[in-house]
Formats: sequence, structure tokens, C-alpha cells
Amino acid sequence: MALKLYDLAAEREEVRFSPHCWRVRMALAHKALEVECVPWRFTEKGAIAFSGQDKVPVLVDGDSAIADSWAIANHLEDAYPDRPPLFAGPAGRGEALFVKNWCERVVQPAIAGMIVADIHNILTADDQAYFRTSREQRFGRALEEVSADRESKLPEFHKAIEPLRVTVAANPFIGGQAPLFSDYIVFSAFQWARLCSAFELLNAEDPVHAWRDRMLGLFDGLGAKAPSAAA
Ligand SMILES: N[C@@H](CCC(=O)N[C@@H](CS)C(=O)NCC(=O)O)C(=O)O
Repeated sequence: MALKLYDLAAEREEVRFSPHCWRVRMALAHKALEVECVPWRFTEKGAIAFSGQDKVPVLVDGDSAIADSWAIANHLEDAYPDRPPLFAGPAGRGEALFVKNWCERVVQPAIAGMIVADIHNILTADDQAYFRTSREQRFGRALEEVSADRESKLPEFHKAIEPLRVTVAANPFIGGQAPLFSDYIVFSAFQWARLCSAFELLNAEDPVHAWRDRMLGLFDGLGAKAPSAAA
């Protein structure tokens, strides 16, 4: 039976922009597992209540429902050991947790500060109301104020991603010669930005730009072909 993934959708249903869902899409492609992606919106909490929580991604694999992108990656690695590995063994799994935490604590908040108003603008009317209220509570000010003057935030962002820059300048991927789940985690933050917003985060000569291009081309251009709301 095909796996089923509840995947965050914009007003245009084909635009799937969640960074946490993208990690899972890439991980499934890495393991060459077929998946049915079910569009889900922020306000459709009832549709994923069976998973015991209220966020996507949620993966349904047979009788199991797994929520949380990290738990899903671990499930895929353990349930499909004969498929290409997502982690470089147990130590690699530990190191990938560092990459996840760095991405979620440093990279994603910095990107959110630049694109949050654009995210709002691509949602359905119901989701816009929910997103504005919940995110303005989180940021303590209007979404438009958060991402105003975003060009001025780029130098600090470029400095923050220096560890990624020197890594992908030395090797084609964070995983070394081939991509691993760590690559999918960080790539998905950039994919989120490019599908929601026309604001370019990276200079063309940045090694991170070249790495993002390599990531976009994987799995027959899965990332590159994804419909964007930012065209
Ligand atoms: N730690 C979770 C985070 C999941 C998460 O924050 N998902 C967002 C979409 S990217 C969500 O579903 N948010 C629902 C909400 O804000 O109500 C994971 O990695 O899966």
C-alpha cells in the first residue's frame, strides 16, 4: 500500500511549501518510496486529529501514523533498512540531529523574519486569518512589520550560514559526496523560501546557491519542478 503524507498546501493546492514536509518528501524520494501527498491546510486540524497532534507532516504507513519530520525520518530509516540510508550510521544520525537543531534554531527563524508576510499572502482566506493571529502573537507585531526592510537582514543571514557555506564549498553535499537527511533538512528551509517568496536569499556566486541548485536537481528535479507561488 502506498504511503500517505499530509502535506501543507497554499491557496493554490499544487503549491506545497512546508519546510518540514519537504524534508520528508526528499527522504521518501531518497528511499525510492512512492507516496500519495494529501493537501492539508493550517485550519484543517480535524483531518489529522487521528495522529494525536495538530501539525504536518503526518505520514501514514500501513497501520502507523507518524507525526514530526524527525520521527518520520527515523521511522523510514528503521522500517526500510534495505533502501539507501538517510543517515551515515548511528553516529551520523546523532550528527543529523545537530543539523536539524541548527536549522530550526538559526536558519528557519532568520528566513521566517524575511518571508513571513509572503507566506501569509499565498494562503486561503481561512488560513490567512489563522496564520496572522498565531504568527503575530509569536512575533509580537504585524507580519508586514516583521519582514519590512528585509534587505538589511541579508548580511546577518549570510554570516549565520557560513558553516553551511564552507561545508558545501569543501564537499558537494553536507553528507559528503552524496546527499543525506542533513542536506534535506537544510535544503527544505531554502525550498520553503523559494516557493513562497520572490525575495532571493542567496547571491549567485555563493557556494550555498550552487549547493541549492544541486539539491533542486535531485530525483529528476523533484524540488526544481515543484509549483511555486512566487513566480
Ligand atoms: N517539529 C515538527 C514541526 C512541524 C510544523 O511546525 N509544521 C507546521 C507546518 S511547516 C504546521 O503544521 N503548523 C501548524 C500550525 O502552525 O498550526 C516537524 O519537524 O515535523
